[in-house]
Amino acid sequence: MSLTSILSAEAIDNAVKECQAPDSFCYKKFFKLCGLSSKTPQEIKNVFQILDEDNSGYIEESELKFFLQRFVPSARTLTDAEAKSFISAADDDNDGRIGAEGWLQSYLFFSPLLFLEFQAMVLS
Ligand SMILES: [Ca+2]
Ligand SMILES: [Ca+2]
Repeated sequence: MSLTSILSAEAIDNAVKECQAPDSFCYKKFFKLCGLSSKTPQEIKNVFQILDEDNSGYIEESELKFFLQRFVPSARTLTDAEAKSFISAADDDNDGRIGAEGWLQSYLFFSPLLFLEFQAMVLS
């Protein structure tokens, strides 16, 4: 499983190009541009698993720093401020890292309808 099997390479390129300047990264804009915000909960979960490189079950700040490079190897690393604000947006239990549940439930990507679909999926 790779990111390009879920998202189109062109959309990924566009999303990365939009945040080339340090501290210009906006996760909402990024997910919209790369097409992630219109993916299914299962696909969004797959992306979480790809980003959790050491399979710890969490995306730690050390992994998030290289977030853009997971999409495009030549992209820049995220600044500390960007990584921290990204984590706090999805860190529902305040342990300083992103768990699968926080990732999925953070409303980072979901329209209310998709969120209901996700809840039905985890409750079934
Ligand atoms: Ca991890
Ligand atoms: Ca957390």
